Amino acid sequence: MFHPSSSPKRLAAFCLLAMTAAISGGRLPAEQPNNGTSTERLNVLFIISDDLTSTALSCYGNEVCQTPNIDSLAAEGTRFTRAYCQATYCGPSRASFLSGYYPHATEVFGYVSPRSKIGDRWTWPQCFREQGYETTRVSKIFHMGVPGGIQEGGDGRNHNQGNGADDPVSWTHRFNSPGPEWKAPGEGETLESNPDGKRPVVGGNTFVVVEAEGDDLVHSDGKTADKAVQLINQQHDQPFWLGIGFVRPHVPFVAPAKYFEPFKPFRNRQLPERLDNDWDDIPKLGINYKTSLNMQMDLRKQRKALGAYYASVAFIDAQVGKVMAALKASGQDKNTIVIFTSDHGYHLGEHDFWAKVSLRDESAQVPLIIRVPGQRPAVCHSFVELLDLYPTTAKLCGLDVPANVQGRDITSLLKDPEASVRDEAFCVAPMRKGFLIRTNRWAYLQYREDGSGGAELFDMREDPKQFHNLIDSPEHEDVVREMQARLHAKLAAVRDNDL
Ligand SMILES: [Ca+2]
Repeated sequence: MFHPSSSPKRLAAFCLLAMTAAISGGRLPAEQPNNGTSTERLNVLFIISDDLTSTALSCYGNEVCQTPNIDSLAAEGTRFTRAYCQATYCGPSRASFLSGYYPHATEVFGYVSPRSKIGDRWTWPQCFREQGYETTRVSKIFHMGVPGGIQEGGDGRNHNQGNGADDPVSWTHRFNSPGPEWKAPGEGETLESNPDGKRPVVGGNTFVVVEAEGDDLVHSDGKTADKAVQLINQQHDQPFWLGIGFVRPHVPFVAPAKYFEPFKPFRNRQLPERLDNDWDDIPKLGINYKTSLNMQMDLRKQRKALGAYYASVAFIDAQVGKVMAALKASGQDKNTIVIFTSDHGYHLGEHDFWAKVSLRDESAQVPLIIRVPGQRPAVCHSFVELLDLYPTTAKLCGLDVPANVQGRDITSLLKDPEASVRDEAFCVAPMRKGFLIRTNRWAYLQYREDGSGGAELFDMREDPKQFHNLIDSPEHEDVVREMQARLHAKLAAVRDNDL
């Protein structure tokens, strides 16, 4: 293990040594791979979907959107019911779990690489690369613009010579998967801001549906799965950390037409339960940035959006199936840790909210499955965070875990799913100045650090759909004070770091 004397506080006491370590980014000294030859070490296959809410997966209880391949993976591993992202949109979420720091430690709140903030401290894949692994990404692992960057095979924001917010030193190899996105031939419709139906199919972060002609390989995710299968089947001289980034179900909802069939006619899709005057007790910053109202989506368009999202999920489920089939056929499922997750969740019409950014459970909680060879399948209800993946996988592979990383080792949960490693989860939405503290019983959402943007408190036992804001209820004053104290303490702990 990384020697405890290298912890940030101890380093500060060793002045010269500390300076050296800080300049070199708190790196581990060059060491031999521990315990035997590289062939004995576990590989890591990290599969991440973009904007995927757990509520759309059949293994998380969805009865309409069937995801047999993700369900199979869940049936072989540990499925976490209370995994939370650290930020509710792509840029800061990915920068966080890849760098090992909470967003308020690096202050990476946008769509950029965390590298300028972490110096030469190790990212998650880099930790593996530096300790003898071949690290490869296929498509979007660090942030990339969707659909712009995917159309171009890089990033529409032109970061980093077409590699988005990527971090080149994290990777031995990297591959992009360009695809036509909203330009794919097929039957398209723009659902957002199109009340008279005259708006053509467009690009950008907009609700657009295309029931596309042709097969999976027309699209970025089909190419990504195909590349992943090739890479899995190659001869590996070193253990590997392979990151596979699918861009669906992020908008535009584009997939081969066959994936839409189970969800037609769209008019049969059932929108979530809604309450009259639901927004009356929600602070302005708590009203999501995309709503049925401001997107001008009538019920027909909303039902189609739901069906098209499900079709996009079914499409990536099929791609997961191809990757897992290749892993099993190659025999490497016996020495490979497989992780399936998403960078954050998504609203599908709850409270008339759509998409990400919100700090309610549909958006802040993420699907997470971890499958370790030889483990007993399980469902775990402990709070865990995406930040925990870095130290946990490093530990499982027998690597040194840098002391600076802010996540926790959750390997104990894989052996004992009844155990708990956290009594709360922490997540932020910088775009709304929002903070979430989620405990077993309560969800506390606060807008602006000084609380001046308002707050929400939900009793998750009595009101799991978060309809009744208790923030002004006199009998909950003590709970509110406790949650405010938790938020204050958490932010202080996040900011107590070596950066
Ligand atoms: Ca995303």
